[in-house]
This record gives sequence, C-alpha cells and structure tokens, in this order.
Amino acid sequence: MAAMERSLVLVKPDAVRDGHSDEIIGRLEGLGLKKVALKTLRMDRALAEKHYAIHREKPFFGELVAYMTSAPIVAAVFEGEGAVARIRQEMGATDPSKADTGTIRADFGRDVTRNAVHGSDAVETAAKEIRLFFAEEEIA
Ligand code: DAT
Ligand code: MG
Repeated sequence: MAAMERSLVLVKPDAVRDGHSDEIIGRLEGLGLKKVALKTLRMDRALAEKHYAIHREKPFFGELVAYMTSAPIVAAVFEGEGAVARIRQEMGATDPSKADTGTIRADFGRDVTRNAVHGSDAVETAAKEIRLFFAEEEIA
C-alpha cells in the first residue's frame, strides 16, 4: 500500500485567469486526496527562484520565473496515499502537447511554460516546497 504523502500543487497564472482553478483543484479532490491547505497569492521573484532553484542553470529559468510571478496563482497542499505520483499522473506530461488525453495539462495547458499546473515530483521535494508556501499553522 502506498504511504501517506503530501504534495504541493500550484495552479499557474493563465489557468487561474481563465477560471480553471476550481476545476483543477476539484479533479485532484476527485482522486480521493484531501485538500489540507489552499490560498491565492502572487509569487515574488525570491519565492519563484527558491521554488524552481533546481532549474537555475536551465535556459528557460528566466522565462519560468517571469511567468510564475506575472499574475496570481492558487497554491494547495494535498494529502493522501501515493499523493505525489497520483497527482503527477493526473497532471500529465510537462509539455501539454505530449500530455495524455484527459489530463489537466492536456485540457488546460497552452504550452510548455504555461502548462496550467505544478505538482511536487517526490515526497522530499514536496516537504521543501510546502514550507515555502505555507506555515504549518495554515495546514489542516
Ligand atoms: P514539471 O513541471 O513537469 O515537473 P520540470 O520540473 O522539468 O517539469 O520543469 C519545471 C517547469 O519549467 C515546467 O513546469 C515548465 C518549465 N519548463 C520545463 N521545461 C521547459 C522547456 N523546455 N521550455 C520552457 N519551459 C520549460
Ligand atoms: Mg518538476
């Protein structure tokens, strides 16, 4: 049986502005995962650079940080057995044009930068990411 896990989910700027955040969060709740924290915020440059620190040397890093700080996002913490992998599967591939039919990125992503959603890629990453966005007191 998969272990109880937490994962950080971000609904990215275009998906929020297009009014898809409730649908995206709802799909993840529909997996049977528990939403234990939720907020809308505008990421500042320092937060975006920390959250995506692993990509600092990538050619797309500047564009990624500029995009993520361009408008409000919705941040959520989900909890459940196997939450990290199950959310990644529901999200689909990083490039929406390569994402499986019916995944969040296939349905709401515009391109590889504006790909609708972020989900933590491992339990350890999730713990670090959650701490960047939420105080423990904000998590149910
Ligand atoms: P994921 O978000 O699926 O975990 P990632 O960790 O490789 O993908 O990259 C983080 C984000 O960076 C991704 O959601 C969008 C952006 N990105 C990744 N590869 C890119 C590329 N080749 N061109 C532009 N942006 C890219
Ligand atoms: Mg990643």
